[in-house]
Amino acid sequence: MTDDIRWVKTHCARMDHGGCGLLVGVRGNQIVKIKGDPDGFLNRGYVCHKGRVSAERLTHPDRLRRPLKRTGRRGEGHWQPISWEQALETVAAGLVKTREAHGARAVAFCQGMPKGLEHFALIRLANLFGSPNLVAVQDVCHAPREVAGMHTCGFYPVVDFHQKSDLVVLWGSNVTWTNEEGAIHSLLLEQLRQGTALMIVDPRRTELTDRARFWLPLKPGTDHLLALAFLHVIVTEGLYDAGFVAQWTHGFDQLAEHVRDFSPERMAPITDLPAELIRESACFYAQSRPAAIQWGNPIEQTVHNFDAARALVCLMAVCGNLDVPGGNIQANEPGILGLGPFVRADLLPNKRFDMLHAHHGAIPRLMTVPPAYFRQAVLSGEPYPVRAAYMQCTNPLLGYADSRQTQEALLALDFLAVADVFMTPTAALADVVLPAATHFEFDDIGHYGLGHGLILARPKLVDPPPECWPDLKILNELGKRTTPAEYWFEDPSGFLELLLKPAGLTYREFVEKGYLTGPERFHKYRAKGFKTPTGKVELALSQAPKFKLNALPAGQLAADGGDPAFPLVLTSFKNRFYLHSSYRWVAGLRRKSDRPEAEIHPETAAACGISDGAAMVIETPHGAVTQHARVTAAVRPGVVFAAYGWWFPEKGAATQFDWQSANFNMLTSTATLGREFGTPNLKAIPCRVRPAAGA
Ligand SMILES: Nc1nc2c(c(=O)[nH]1)N[C@H]1C(S)=C(S)[C@@H](COP(=O)(O)OP(=O)(O)OC[C@H]3O[C@@H](n4cnc5c(=O)[nH]c(N)nc54)[C@H](O)[C@@H]3O)O[C@H]1N2
Ligand SMILES: Nc1nc2c(c(=O)[nH]1)N[C@H]1C(S)=C(S)[C@@H](COP(=O)(O)OP(=O)(O)OC[C@H]3O[C@@H](n4cnc5c(=O)[nH]c(N)nc54)[C@H](O)[C@@H]3O)O[C@H]1N2
Ligand code: SF4
Ligand SMILES: [Mo]
Repeated sequence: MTDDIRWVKTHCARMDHGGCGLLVGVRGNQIVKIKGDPDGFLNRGYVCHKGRVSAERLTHPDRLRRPLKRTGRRGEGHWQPISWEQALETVAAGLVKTREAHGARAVAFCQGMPKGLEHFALIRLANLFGSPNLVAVQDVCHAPREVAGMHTCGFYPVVDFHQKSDLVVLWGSNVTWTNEEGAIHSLLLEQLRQGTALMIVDPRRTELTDRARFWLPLKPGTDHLLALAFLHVIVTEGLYDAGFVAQWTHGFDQLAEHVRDFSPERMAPITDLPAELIRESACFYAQSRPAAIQWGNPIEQTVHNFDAARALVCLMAVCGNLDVPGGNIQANEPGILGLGPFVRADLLPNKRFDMLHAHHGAIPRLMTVPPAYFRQAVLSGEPYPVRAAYMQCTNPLLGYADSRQTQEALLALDFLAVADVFMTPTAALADVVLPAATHFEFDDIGHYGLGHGLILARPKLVDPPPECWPDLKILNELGKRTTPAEYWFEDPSGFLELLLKPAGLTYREFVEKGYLTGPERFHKYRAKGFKTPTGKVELALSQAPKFKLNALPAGQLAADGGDPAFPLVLTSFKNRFYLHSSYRWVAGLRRKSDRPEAEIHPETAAACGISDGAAMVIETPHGAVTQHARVTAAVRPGVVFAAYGWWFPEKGAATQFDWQSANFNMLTSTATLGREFGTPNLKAIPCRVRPAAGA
């Protein structure tokens, strides 16, 4: 019987940044089939395995279904179900008590990767509550790109897959697996079919490497140096866009002088790439117009992220690829409510001076607190104490660098509440756990506030279990209990209508349209200049001394390294079948990827006595984990690509789901942080491997 299936359009969410237009088959209150929508603005019919099985999350027998209050010690796994009324009262009391005792800033509001409007509703709650401390994972995800872009050219330059490019560079972006924020790869594949050339900067052979004209398998952690070598070639050989540089850039001569030291010949041994390959690739980038750089996590997951992102924006600029069709563009937002009014930034005007990271001299315009500073404030009271936290859509025990420190900090809090769809190692440490409704179960808007110039409709398709609440509803109710009630809504539809009102649309009308984009306009600087102090692209930052920033992209070598006890380099790529630590409990995903596997080159494996499939101990100066070796020539010799995000729901509450044995972030540290973004090294960490006992 298929005739009782209702086919509804929506957009995928919560299996990555989301974005694919979907056709979802619904029978009664059950989702029975998910297909790609051929009309999808970002995907044109494509859908990945994660998206196809995403409805399995909704009906999992162990999903959180009742609010829970801790009865035993933190992490012990003893809970008592409570009513929503009791849950809201307990959470509100925990937060308000801390505010009364230590001030509003002693309460942190923590968010993982933004999923939809809940991220912005949480910022609104924090602002109204009076706390400047919205803690998020942006120190390692997008803020380095966005903020370095803002300082350099006044906007966040995003890849334009909608117009044809001569060349697309995937610089540390495994886009066919990760479909990174706003960049679903099906549009890229269409361009490749039409003759767009491809360049890949990645130490691992990816799905697209064989189709690339240039592949630069650099040594992890040297991206900023490779980008400087590109600039050296382009400047010394005069391959830049002279007209654009003359009219629209500031500090070209300084940059030209600076990059002299970074010749391909000098950078070759450091990046471990042939000088000739660097030279040819740089020339090819400069001579391809337009060229677009799709840049990924590795650029921002090192302490050099500011310099790496700065060097890449300089590269885009001098080659005339900024805000041109098929280049790196300033996306045009649709006419909806702006972020500031939505989050009521006006109610906390001094936030930027009082956020934890402001006391650490972080870069202006970074508006979310780096997790390392959050934990430091909890553990040492510096620069001031943080004593309570509300967390949603996040699993910090797996996602933050230095998991031991995270555990210590969470245990040290006076009060912790976590909203999730499943009992995670982090939720296991909370005083109160709130059962969240999730995608398909409530009306939401996708891609708001991400800088990609579009918003996507995600209408509700099925009812959540009776006591699972959307984060928007939880926040709306918590808001009424902890902040002036007049800023909140009768029900969460208020958030949606507020946002759409300037566009003259109701939520229902928006759902009919499916998505909204801004006008298609390029070269906007020609009318008003760039939004920087000089009105030009600041190759050299004009206000660098004021903000204690490097005026020019610096080319320091890795902060750690050189210890002969740890001769290999540890890095990672994201699992094709999971989102970070999420959904290890979904059978349809687990079947595809059942255990943590670390990739290692045959020569390196042989030298370390490791055989394919065997359990292998991976050690850094900070810790050790065990994962299974996948011996493959797809990766560079000397590099270990460990799996990230692994815990084992099946191991049960008594071990807190074995959150330590394979967890990548047992290997990372917050001892050294990049100053601008408070970022730890997640990629390019010195390590060693050995067979596990009995392997
Ligand atoms: N070593 C290392 N660390 C990393 C990275 C890396 O590459 N290497 N990557 C970093 C990056 S890029 C990011 S973005 C972060 C990600 O960090 P997080 O966003 O914390 O990642 P997840 O592990 O996906 O945790 C999300 C949680 O949200 C829950 N969830 C899903 N849907 C909902 C919902 O609707 N409501 C609520 N309340 N909860 C929901 C899931 O069950 C899951 O437990 O990790 C960073 N950490
Ligand atoms: N399947 C899946 N999709 C996801 C996510 C997920 O967890 N799983 N997470 C989502 C999130 S929040 C984000 S931010 C994006 C991230 O998406 P991506 O930016 O694609 O992130 P990664 O897979 O961590 O790394 C990309 C590539 O960098 C390479 N790499 C490793 N070290 C280095 C290095 O030092 N330099 C260079 N140049 N390359 C290196 C890896 O081999 C990999 O191919 O993905 C989103 N999509
Ligand atoms: S690529 Fe991302 S948005 Fe598209 S179906 Fe897969 S998980 Fe969903
Ligand atoms: Mo991310």
